[in-house]
Amino acid sequence: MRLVLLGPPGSGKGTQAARLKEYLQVPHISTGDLLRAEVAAGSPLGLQAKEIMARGDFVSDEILLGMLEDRFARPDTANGFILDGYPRNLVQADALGVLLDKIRQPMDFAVQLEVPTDLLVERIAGRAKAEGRDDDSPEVVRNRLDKYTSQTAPVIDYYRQHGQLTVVDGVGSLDDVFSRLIEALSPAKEVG
Ligand code: B4P
Repeated sequence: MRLVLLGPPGSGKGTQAARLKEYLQVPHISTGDLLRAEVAAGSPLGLQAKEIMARGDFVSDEILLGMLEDRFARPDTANGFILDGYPRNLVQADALGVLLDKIRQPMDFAVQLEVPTDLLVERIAGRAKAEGRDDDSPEVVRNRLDKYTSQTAPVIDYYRQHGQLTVVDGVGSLDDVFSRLIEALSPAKEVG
């Protein structure tokens, strides 16, 4: 299964992708995790990304595409993938279409996790307390949510217009949301 998970910060993309990975037996590719690994390694790319991420801004489309091409070149993506955090704008959506055509891995599903803004803010505040991530402070979260509205929400419309969008209610316990996801994906899972 080839799946793209969409949704604002705090909608549960990373959380649910970790579970879906076990269920579908395909790798979870999180662009946020890939970038955080570069930052932790202190690579040249990580040094560039660190401040941008700490502000809640988007790292450049060029860097992201290069990182994604490298990741898709690894053999574990042959049977599918769960892509989380990409595309975040229309340029990235077009780039992903071209990349998936090139590697002959057409997307089965773009799934949007829908969660109201007040709950997003509450969840991220919880993570800020638990994990102390640089980009979870209230001002930065506001910027990330603004970026989502101005740049990522159009990607949702893009997939809707292409008849590829499935919307899943992201409110509820982790198990509730996971069950809804499985249900939404089950026809595609049966056909492979
Ligand atoms: P990400 O790592 O993608 O961060 P995120 O949007 O917050 O999502 P995440 O998946 O981590 O959180 P989740 O909702 O699961 O991106 C970080 C930064 O990297 C970006 O700001 C940007 O700078 C950069 N970046 C990444 N991709 C990029 C791209 N394509 N282009 C440019 N820049 C890019 O979880 C949030 C919290 O909610 C957790 O604490 C979780 O436990 C909780 N939660 C989840 N589900 C819940 C539920 N059902 N009930 C209660 N709590 C729940």
